[in-house]
Amino acid sequence: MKLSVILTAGLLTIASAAPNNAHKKKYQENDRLAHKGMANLKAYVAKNGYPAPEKCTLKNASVRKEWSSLSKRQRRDYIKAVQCLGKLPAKTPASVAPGAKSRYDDLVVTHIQQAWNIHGTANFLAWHRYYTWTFEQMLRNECGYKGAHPYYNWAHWADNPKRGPFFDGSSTSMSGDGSYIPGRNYSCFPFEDPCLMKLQPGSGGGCVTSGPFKHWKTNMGPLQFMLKIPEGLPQVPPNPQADGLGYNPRCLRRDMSQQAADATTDFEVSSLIKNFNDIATFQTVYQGEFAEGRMGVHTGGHYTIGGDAGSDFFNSPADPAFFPHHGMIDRVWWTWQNQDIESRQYAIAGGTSIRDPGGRNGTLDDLIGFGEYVGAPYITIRDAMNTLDGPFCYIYA
Ligand SMILES: *[C@@H]1O[C@H](CO)[C@@H](O)[C@H](O)[C@H]1NC(C)=O
Ligand SMILES: *[C@@H]1O[C@H](CO)[C@@H](O)[C@H](O)[C@H]1NC(C)=O
Ligand SMILES: *[C@@H]1O[C@H](CO)[C@@H](O)[C@H](O)[C@H]1NC(C)=O
Ligand SMILES: [Cu+2]
Repeated sequence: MKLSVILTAGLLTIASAAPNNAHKKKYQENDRLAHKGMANLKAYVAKNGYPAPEKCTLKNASVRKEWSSLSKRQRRDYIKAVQCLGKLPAKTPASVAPGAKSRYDDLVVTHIQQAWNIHGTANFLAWHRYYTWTFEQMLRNECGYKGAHPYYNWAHWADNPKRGPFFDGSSTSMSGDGSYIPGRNYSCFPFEDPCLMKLQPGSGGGCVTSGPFKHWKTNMGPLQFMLKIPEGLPQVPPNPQADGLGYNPRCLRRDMSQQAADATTDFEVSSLIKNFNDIATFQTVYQGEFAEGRMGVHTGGHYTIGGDAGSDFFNSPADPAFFPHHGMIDRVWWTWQNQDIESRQYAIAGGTSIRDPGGRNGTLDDLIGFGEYVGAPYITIRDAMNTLDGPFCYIYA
């Protein structure tokens, strides 16, 4: 009698533990490193002062949190503000981008236009930091969002991203997988030709069917040359314009991939933070070394989502999961910088165009920005190196 009661109670605990654990806050090595970096940052400003004390201190810096640490109400507020940007009219004229239909699309346009000059380059981390921050400002200034921008910690959910609160398809998630399209071959990345790494088909491939973004519209991309073998973006017609900016309305597609998520485990993320002292190696390993068969954490995060966010190097911000994903990209860089502030805060390396590997190297004086329609001023890379300086005033939890 007694034993069976205990057994029954035990079974109940096990049965209810699984779903609860999936949503429980986690603490991993990458979090420990972030917090160690934060302690270093506190000590550093105590000794050296703030770069812009009249504008930003640790007392009033906003704190960016992981999606699972937001209350459901905070998640809904963020989702609502993103949807609001998707409804506001574009400022980009149709003569520049006929596919730009919303204020959200204004940001997508600039990523498509600049893609060759902001990936695999000296400005990669700084550009995407400023880009995510600008998105946050648009949410705040144009759509009434009050919170700090969230990030999505891939490592917490790498063993099964669809079980985590970010991709579980619930009303407080960023929507789930696309509908499953069977019978597909592997695809290659970063492009089909040459095939440097193979990615097996994910568990979706079709339109997102659950959660707040099931009616989200994707309006631009994919560039025609990316569609020679359309395995990663099945059923997507090529863009009517060669530059990808033509109007190509369709659903939001995802193709979530465990193979890609396996490149974003806590081991991968914390090794990246710990093992590379120079920015050149750090940012290269971060973005992947495909010829050597290493996907990299950045690419792993993109292809975990798949669809446009993964398979389209130009149009990837068309999926709103892009921004919390890039929040995490920024957090890992911030964490890496804070491990050795003196030598890493202003470290820069790399070229200015991925298509011109022998070309000019980037410098801290290079400008980064988003064209004339997003509405954010151009700043120097130097201005984007410190999240307590330049336009910024935030830290990561
Ligand atoms: C942060 O604090 C400083 C110094 O007290 C103040 O001048 C500044 O306006 C504050 N910034 C924000 C974003 O609240
Ligand atoms: C997959 O693609 C490869 C390379 O194009 C081809 O050799 C192979 O036959 C394809 N497999 C299937 C099942 O279509
Ligand atoms: C760019 O920097 C690298 C590494 O310091 C250097 O080897 C290369 O010569 C530089 N390229 C140019 C064009 O200055
Ligand atoms: Cu990008």
